[in-house]
Amino acid sequence: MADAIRTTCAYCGVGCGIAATVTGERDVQIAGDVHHPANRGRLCSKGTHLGETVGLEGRLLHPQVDGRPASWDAALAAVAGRMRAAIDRHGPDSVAFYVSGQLLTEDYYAVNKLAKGFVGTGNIDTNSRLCMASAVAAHNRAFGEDVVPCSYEDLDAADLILLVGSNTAWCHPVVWQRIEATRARRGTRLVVIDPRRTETAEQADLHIPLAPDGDIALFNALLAAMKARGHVDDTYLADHVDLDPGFWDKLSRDSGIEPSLFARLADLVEAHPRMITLFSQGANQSRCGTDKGNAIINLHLATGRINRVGAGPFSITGQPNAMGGREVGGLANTLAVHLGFEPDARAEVAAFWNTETLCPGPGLKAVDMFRAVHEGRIKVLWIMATNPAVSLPDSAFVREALARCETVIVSEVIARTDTARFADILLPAHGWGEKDGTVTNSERCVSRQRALFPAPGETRADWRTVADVAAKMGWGAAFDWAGPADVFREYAAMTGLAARRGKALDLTAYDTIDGQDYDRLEPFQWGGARPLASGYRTASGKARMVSVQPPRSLADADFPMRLNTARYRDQWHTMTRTGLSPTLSQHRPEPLLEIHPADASAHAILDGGLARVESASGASVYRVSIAHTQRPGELCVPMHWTDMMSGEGRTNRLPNQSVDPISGQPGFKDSAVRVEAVTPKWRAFLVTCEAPQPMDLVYWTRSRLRAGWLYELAGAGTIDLDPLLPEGERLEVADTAKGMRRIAVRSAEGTLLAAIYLTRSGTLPPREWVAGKLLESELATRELLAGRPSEPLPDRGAIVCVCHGVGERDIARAADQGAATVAAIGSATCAGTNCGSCRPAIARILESVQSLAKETVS
Ligand SMILES: Nc1nc2c(c(=O)[nH]1)N[C@H]1C(S)=C(S)[C@@H](COP(=O)(O)OP(=O)(O)OC[C@H]3O[C@@H](n4cnc5c(=O)[nH]c(N)nc54)[C@H](O)[C@@H]3O)O[C@H]1N2
Ligand SMILES: Nc1nc2c(c(=O)[nH]1)N[C@H]1C(S)=C(S)[C@@H](COP(=O)(O)OP(=O)(O)OC[C@H]3O[C@@H](n4cnc5c(=O)[nH]c(N)nc54)[C@H](O)[C@@H]3O)O[C@H]1N2
Ligand code: SF4
Ligand SMILES: [Mo]
Repeated sequence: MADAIRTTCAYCGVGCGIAATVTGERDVQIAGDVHHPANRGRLCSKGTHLGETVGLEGRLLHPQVDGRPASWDAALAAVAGRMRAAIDRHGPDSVAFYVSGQLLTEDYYAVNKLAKGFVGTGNIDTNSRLCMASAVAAHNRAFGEDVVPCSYEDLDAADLILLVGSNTAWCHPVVWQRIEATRARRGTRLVVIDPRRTETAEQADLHIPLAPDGDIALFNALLAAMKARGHVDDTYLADHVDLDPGFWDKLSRDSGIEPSLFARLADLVEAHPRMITLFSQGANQSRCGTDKGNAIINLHLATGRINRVGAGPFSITGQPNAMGGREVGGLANTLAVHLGFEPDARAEVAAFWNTETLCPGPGLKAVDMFRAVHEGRIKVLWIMATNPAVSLPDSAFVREALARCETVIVSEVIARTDTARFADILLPAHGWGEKDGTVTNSERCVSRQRALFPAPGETRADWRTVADVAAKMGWGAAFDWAGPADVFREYAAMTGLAARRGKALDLTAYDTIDGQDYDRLEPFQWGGARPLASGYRTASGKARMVSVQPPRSLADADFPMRLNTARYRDQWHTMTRTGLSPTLSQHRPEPLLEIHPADASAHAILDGGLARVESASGASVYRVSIAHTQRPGELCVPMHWTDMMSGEGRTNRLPNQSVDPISGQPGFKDSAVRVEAVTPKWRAFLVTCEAPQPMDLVYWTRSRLRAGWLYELAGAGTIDLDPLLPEGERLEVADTAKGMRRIAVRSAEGTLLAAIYLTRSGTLPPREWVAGKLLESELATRELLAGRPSEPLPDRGAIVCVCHGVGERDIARAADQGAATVAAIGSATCAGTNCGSCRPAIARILESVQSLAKETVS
């Protein structure tokens, strides 16, 4: 077997190292890299199952122009020609780039240089606008530079960890495992501040189920309490901090939560100076996200809990290279390498890039950029490594904008995405497994992603595509790179401009790196473990405590409920990759609407039924899950489902375009909505080896099986089966007693190609059983038409451990039989013994079984 190649995970900002052993043409065995500082060998479920997503299914392999296959040369000429025409006719700002934290640093650097340096427009923004922009703005206000002041090692040394708006156990699972290890080792206390009782919150010492956007009130009140209790560090403040005028007089004191709960929280904060506040989208994605970041930072500055071992405000990044994008300057409001648009910074950048067409100032932030597209001010839009037709708020508007735009260019790895449908020009990119370059994780650690496979089809590195377009536009000399090492070297050299201005960003140690050393590059952290310990980067050299006020409460009589949107443990964003993994698809095969029991009964909404959520912008339909983990009046749905994967389950029809006024980040976590039950005339499920796109149904979703797809369907009228079923011989049984229709489709060889079960009011047979028969023989067809398994199936319940296929009921049974710990459940069922992502879920099931047992006894 070949040696393992050391690379970095494709997904989240934890930035885990992977040891990948190529075992076939497109096959790879994945293991955690024990030498990588981010994970020391650990991986979560998504990283562990990367091997299921490196096949060529659905890949975009060739360029297309106006719906027809094209050579690269023709595609590049079309891109360059249409950009040139727009610039000549309407000026550089008629061209825009919308890019992504899923690009490599080299790609990101290249496209930023092309846009700001040569096209001469500030109109390049990134999906990090939807993700980290508020934290970036809070850092800039408080520290004078966008720098995360701590490191993962601080989590190992903290005595108290506050998680604010972070479902760490699901979204940063390896950081979560590190927190769990610290708790086991040193008894670190954990507080989770989140309106929902997530699996992360279940494991905390204290859960604060605050109202949406209650964070500023809470952190201001904590700060006031620390001042009253004498824990403000006056020496630190005098030496290192400037306060906004009247700061203490303006500080709000009402925590907005129950006083006894607040007292417990304040006691914990008082008792533990080694405190980390880790924050994520519950803080950032808000109409007051920047102020939330500063409220958190204020508490740390005032108590001197920063730049010390085990202490600091820690904004954790989402995407694998969100940080790298911030470094190179891919946000519309930075120029490059942590520099702004001041005349002297512009002059230095123009000299470094040797360009005469450097953009004059900042460009449009994501939401405004799509408004400008909608208004026809932007004529050419190049989208790279992001799926805005799904992930931007108010997607009906976004789609209208894309449809109107003269030229939409999409660089993708997947051929059919919701956004690619609007593309005039499609450019095939290297995917994970082919990409070759660097990414920077949450703690500023730069690691290599290395190619595992030869590039399939005509796919190209994104940085190379950018360079090729630049060459066609006459700027070849500035983009004359032979490989990613050349791009990285130029970027590292450019950080010298930042370093010379006293910024923490400094990679100049790598400004002469050659190809060989680049290939061997070991993970390294820029700025050191605590980069602001050497001083803040403001003009005064002091940090700033910004006076921030809690937002007004929102009330809307027509839309009386609040909608929160979140992520699932085993899906990644718009599912273009994780949605291809049968293992990962087991955890949450459908998008669930989580609703408090009181709200469900008030609206006659049934568990397992369907419900429609409606806002002023649109409506979506979900499977209902009645959840005690929700606060009354608040709903939660996942962000992941697209038009490719569902009929009506696309969440971003609902949020409107309101953004934080400072960062421009949308408030995805709190939309005004109403909810109603949906009662279809019939329900069905379909197991099939093909992937049809159903039409005109009340509801449909699909999820990946080993041998095909599982569809859940519901409708109001009659169903047209022809577009849904593959070619083959159809066998049909109608079971009037059960009110059910069953149809099996078999091939000439007798194997099962598809089976569909429809009912008006009855129960449907087990999906797992039917799915298991796909592509099996004649006998399978007969058994399936009988409608029930010849041998009873184990009743597993919802799958919890995807690595070993263990369900909720398996775990509850093991607990009933005496397994009393997560480890004991592991020995009895194997659950939780591989990647460990499901351990918080196992702990939760154990707790509920045990508390039930106690109730029965007493
Ligand atoms: N499995 C998985 N992991 C991922 C991703 C993925 O798609 N799937 N995506 C990655 C990316 S890009 C990102 S940005 C991160 C996001 O990681 P997280 O931020 O952890 O993820 P979310 O589920 O979006 O939101 C976190 C929590 O914020 C809570 N929240 C909502 N409103 C408020 C509020 O007003 N205050 C507070 N305190 N909390 C609130 C929500 O209830 C939710 O539980 O995850 C990364 N990791
Ligand atoms: N309601 C709601 N909406 C949200 C959020 C939320 O919490 N709630 N979260 C927001 C956040 S934090 C984020 S980060 C965004 C994420 O939203 P998106 O960025 O839209 O989500 P992805 O599915 O990751 O899209 C990445 C796309 O790039 C493609 N791709 C992957 N690798 C490459 C590559 O190397 N090159 C190229 N050219 N293409 C590639 C993938 O196939 C995929 O189509 O969603 C945001 N939207
Ligand atoms: S925590 Fe999971 S998704 Fe994130 S980098 Fe590590 S293995 Fe990948
Ligand atoms: Mo994100």
